[in-house]
Amino acid sequence: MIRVHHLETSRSTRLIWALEELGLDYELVAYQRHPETKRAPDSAKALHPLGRFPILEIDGKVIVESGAILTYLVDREGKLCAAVGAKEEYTYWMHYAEGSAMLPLLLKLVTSGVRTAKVPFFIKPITKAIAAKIDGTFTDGELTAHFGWIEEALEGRMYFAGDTFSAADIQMSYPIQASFARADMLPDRPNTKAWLDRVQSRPAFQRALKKGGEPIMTGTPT
Ligand SMILES: N[C@@H](CCC(=O)N[C@@H](CS)C(=O)NCC(=O)O)C(=O)O
Repeated sequence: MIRVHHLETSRSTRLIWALEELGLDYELVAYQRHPETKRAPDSAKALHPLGRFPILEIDGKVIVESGAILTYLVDREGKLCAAVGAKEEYTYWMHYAEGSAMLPLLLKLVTSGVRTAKVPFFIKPITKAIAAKIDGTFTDGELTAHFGWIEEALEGRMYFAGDTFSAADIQMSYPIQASFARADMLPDRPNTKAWLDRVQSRPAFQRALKKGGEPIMTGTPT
């Protein structure tokens, strides 16, 4: 039995996508975010102390952390792996997605939340100035560097690791989707956009969207 614990508008759509690509049967257990804080319900902590999504129950184990889950599935099924000669690139992007690209995106989500936070009117200029300072001195520069690097890496390429679609493309999809939703200061990124259109047109991604909904949360915590 394979059971996917899926949080709405989250990274766990990636796992549904991978299972659809692999053609595996699975049960989907859906969780809703808190309407105001947008946080996950505590009930997932019964499965893992951090209660973060996705969570996969498979082969009598509970596996967390998207990269670890995808690696488990790729090893188990022998599919979605690196193309011949592209193993190092595959491993790099599998780690880079959560290890590097997500940090400035998360920070941007936090500073957006600070900007829109309900505070007394006389505090508002201060909270806005703090958010602007963090974005100006760190977040926006990091976003420009990382998503500029991704744009450059995709020049003349169909996929992240070699000529074939792999789990590295699934893993990289979430930061890239989030960057288009949250980092409107970034310049046009034709290579990244073409890659995103290409992978999102895959039937397995479309099925994952139908089952799990949009991966990106648009509203910021209030
Ligand atoms: N690096 C982890 C991140 C896990 C994570 O933070 N998941 C988010 C969903 S996008 C979550 O569960 N958030 C719930 C919360 O913050 O309350 C992974 O890739 O699995």
